[in-house]
Amino acid sequence: MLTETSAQDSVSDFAIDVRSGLTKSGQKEIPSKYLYDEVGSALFEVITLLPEYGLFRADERLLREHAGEIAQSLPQGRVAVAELGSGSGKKSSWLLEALGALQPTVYYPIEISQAALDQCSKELGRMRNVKINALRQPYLEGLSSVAAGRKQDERLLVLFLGSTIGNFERPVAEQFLSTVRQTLNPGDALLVGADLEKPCSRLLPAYDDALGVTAAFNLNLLARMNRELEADFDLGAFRHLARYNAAERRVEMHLVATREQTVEIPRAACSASFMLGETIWTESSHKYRQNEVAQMGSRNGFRALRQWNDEEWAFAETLLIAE
Ligand code: AVJ
Repeated sequence: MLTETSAQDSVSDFAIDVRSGLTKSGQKEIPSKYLYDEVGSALFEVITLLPEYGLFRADERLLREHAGEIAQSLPQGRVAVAELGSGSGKKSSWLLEALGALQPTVYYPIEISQAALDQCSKELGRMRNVKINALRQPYLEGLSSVAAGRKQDERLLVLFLGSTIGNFERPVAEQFLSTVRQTLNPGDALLVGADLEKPCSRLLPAYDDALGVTAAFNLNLLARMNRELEADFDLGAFRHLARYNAAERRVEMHLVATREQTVEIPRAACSASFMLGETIWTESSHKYRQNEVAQMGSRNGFRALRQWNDEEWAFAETLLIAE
């Protein structure tokens, strides 16, 4: 019953956001969270396996190689770990193991995708000294419930990995850090994984791979509107575009109309007209300077305790402590 209601809700949220994003004047856009339906999430899993998408492996390497150090950098005592957007949770397993070796640990993966949460409980369910408590909620709601239910002597470690922070516009990312800080106590920690600036020759193929998986990931948004909103998008009349916006220091994904056309979207109660070459902006992935996450943290109530950088692919894990 509950899942039926929320599925219903998410269809109408999707309809509302599609309608406002495709009927406004100027740049058409759809929020990037809608890329991750069942098909989109599966395609993203494939993206993480592509040689071009080096950021996923950089994140994974840093967490694997420095799990012990990260665990030991935290204040000692019982820890609750809350991960915002855990996916399968595999990347966090080394850190959880290291924490479990030091003290009893509770892991709260916070995810919208039930499939990801199931996989997470399955893969991490047998770790020694680590209890899993999955939460199917939006990030900040999940984090608030974890913070509200914490034990007196329990420290909170929040994980925000994979450069998910890069999907936020910079001011929104700062606001997000500030909101996270408000749910924490002094001494709690936030570990942020962020992709760093690098030459376009490496960056753009990560978002426009030779196999066309990222193109399929992006075009799936049109297919999703056809499936869920009864739209009549011709997927052959749009192409995937990844471009670097140097002023904003981000990769943008767009869907480009390859001819003039009008599309009907009945369940969003609208239609959308496209000129030849007009785009729908579907995602931004901001890239950071070496010290940028530390600076953003210190403007929002955190102190940067340590940072780990990957040698092969410019990527940083920054450990922020709430002041
Ligand atoms: C999962 C949001 C971090 O922005 O790099 C991968 C998503 N988009 N390829 C990113 C994504 C295209 C990814 N994040």
